[in-house]
Amino acid sequence: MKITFVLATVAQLASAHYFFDTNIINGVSQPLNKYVRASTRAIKYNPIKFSSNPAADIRDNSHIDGPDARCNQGAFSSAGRTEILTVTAGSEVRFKLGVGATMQHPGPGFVYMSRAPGDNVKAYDGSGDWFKIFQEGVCNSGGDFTTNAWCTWDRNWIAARIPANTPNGEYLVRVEHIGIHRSHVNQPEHFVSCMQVKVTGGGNGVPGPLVKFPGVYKSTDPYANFSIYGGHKPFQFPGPAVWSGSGTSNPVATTTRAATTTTRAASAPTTTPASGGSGAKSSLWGQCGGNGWTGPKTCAQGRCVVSNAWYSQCIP
Ligand SMILES: [Cu+2]
Repeated sequence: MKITFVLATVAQLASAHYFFDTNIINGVSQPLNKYVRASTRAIKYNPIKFSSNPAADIRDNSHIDGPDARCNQGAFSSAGRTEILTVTAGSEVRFKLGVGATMQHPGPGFVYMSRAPGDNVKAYDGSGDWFKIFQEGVCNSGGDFTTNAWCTWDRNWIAARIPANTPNGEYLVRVEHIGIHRSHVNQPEHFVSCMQVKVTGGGNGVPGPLVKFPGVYKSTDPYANFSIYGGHKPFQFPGPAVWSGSGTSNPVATTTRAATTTTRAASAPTTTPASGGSGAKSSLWGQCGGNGWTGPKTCAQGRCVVSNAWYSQCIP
């Protein structure tokens, strides 16, 4: 019985994790790491977590409050052999996951940009200023808040439009998905990669608010202390507000505004949780118990197994 449990857990971890190693242009997947920097992680699909998390839960010594937050571990070492994709401002960049994976963790998706000093992106480590051009959270207010309510659920891509007013030049474009299924124990999982891009046909916009990686995400942020269990509730995106594409930026005012930004879930009903209620059952891999847990205590699929005092999970 114990062996079955361990194998099932390992299989779930392997299938649930993912990494962005390529991009799609007009529906055509590009060669791996042609425009997307390759990481040097021991295990490519491992997430990036906070350094304050228990050591046993941290993978490859990679921290979201460290330099790996920029483009993933060791990615700068592949900058020289990674090509630069020319993108016309106003058109799309689309990142794609490797090895046939899909995002089977609930949570938000983001795209950020950072202009390379001297417009030499192959020599840029991402330590400069970043601005956010896209974010997505909940798309399906009738969906399960632990799974398919989230826009990115079971997808293999995240796409964003380069704002038409973006100044011409070379940039890092950073994609990120955050699995927030363990944010209730302060362990969000970050999946990050960067593409090297040359923007043409752009404008005179002044991107902002500007932030740094590491620095912009903190373990005390609401997203890192959020429970997806017990039904729909408003979610506050981490990081700055999305750049409007305008010619002026006001970092102070917009940073303040970012703190109150919520997903479309904010307007969704919060009193009728899809996975809550006395008659409801937790889905496979969902939470089914733990101190303070008010959601379902039985499983629609699998059986409820205690992980620790705070968390029980439906396991096949
Ligand atoms: Cu995970």
